[in-house]
Amino acid sequence: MERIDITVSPRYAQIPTFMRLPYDPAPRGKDVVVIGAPYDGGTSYRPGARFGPRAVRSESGLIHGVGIDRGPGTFDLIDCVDAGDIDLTPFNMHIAMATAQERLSGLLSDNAAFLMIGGDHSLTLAALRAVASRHGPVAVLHLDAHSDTNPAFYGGEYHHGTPFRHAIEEKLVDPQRMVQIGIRGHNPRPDSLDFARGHGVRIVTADEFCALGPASTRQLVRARVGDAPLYVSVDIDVVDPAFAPGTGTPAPGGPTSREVLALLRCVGGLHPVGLDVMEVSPLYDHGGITSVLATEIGAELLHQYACAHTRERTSP
Ligand SMILES: [Mn+2]
Repeated sequence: MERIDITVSPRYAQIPTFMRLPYDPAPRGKDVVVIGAPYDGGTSYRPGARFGPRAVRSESGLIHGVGIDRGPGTFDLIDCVDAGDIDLTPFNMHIAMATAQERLSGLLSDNAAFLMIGGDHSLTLAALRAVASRHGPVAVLHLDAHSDTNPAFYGGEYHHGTPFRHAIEEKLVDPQRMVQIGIRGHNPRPDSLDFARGHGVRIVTADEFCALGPASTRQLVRARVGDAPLYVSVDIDVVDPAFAPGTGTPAPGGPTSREVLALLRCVGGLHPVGLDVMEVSPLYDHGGITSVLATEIGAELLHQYACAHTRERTSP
C-alpha cells in the first residue's frame, strides 16, 4: 500500500490507518512500525481501552506528518507503516501478555522500533520485555497520573497498575535512568511511591511539573536519561481529564495537553528505541478529543524519533 496522496483524497476518506500510513502487516526494514494493542483485561476501573486503537486511528486522519514547528515532514525523514493490531485474547492476561511480547519482539527483529497504541497499560510490560531483549535495560520516560508500580491487587499480579514494578524487578529498565512525570491523585496506600523512589526512580509529581514547567523538566529528563536507549511510555491519563476524559482512571489536576506536548520535545535530543501511547477508552470520550490528543502525542513521538535518528545519522 502506497502513501495516500493528500491532494487527491480528503482527510476523512479511505480505510483509517494511523495518520493514513501505509498498511503493512508484515513490515521489514522500517524505522518505526505503528502497532495497535486492543486490550483492557488489566483495567481496574473503567473498561473500554480495547477500543482505543480503532478510535485513535479514526481520529488520526486529520493529523499530518508536517507541523508548523517541525521542519521537514516526519515521513520524509523516517519510513513508517501501520502494521494493524496484535490479536490479543480478551479472556486470559497471561496469554495476552505472551502474544504481545512475541509480536513486538518479531517487529523488533525486522525493524528498528515500534509505536504501540493501547490498550491498557499492562501491555507496556510486554513491550519492555521485547525492547530489553534487544537493547538491554533501557532508560524510561513515563508520563502518567499513576506510578504503575503497585503490588498485586485482587489476586492479580499483572494489571495496568503494575507494569513498571515488574519491569524494575525483571531488570528490563534502569531505574536510575527512569523518570515518571505527572504523578498525582488518589493512591490506594500512602506508601504507593516508596517502591519506585526506593529503586532510584525520579518522580516528578504533577505539582512539581507545574512548578518547573516543560523547559526545566526537559533539562531534568536529559540529565537523567543521557544517551541510554530510551523507552517512552505515555498514559493518556497524565493529561488533565478536561483535555482527556476518555480514559480508565481519570485524575483531575494534571497538566494540559500543551504542556505534555512541549515536554515530549526533549525526546529528539535523546536516543528513543520504543514508544507507546496507552489507556485511551473511547467509551468515555467526548467528540473524540482524547483520541485526537493521543494521535497528536503519537505524531509528536514519531517526529521526535525522526529528529533523534536523523541527528545520529548525520553527526560525525
Ligand atoms: Mn498507567
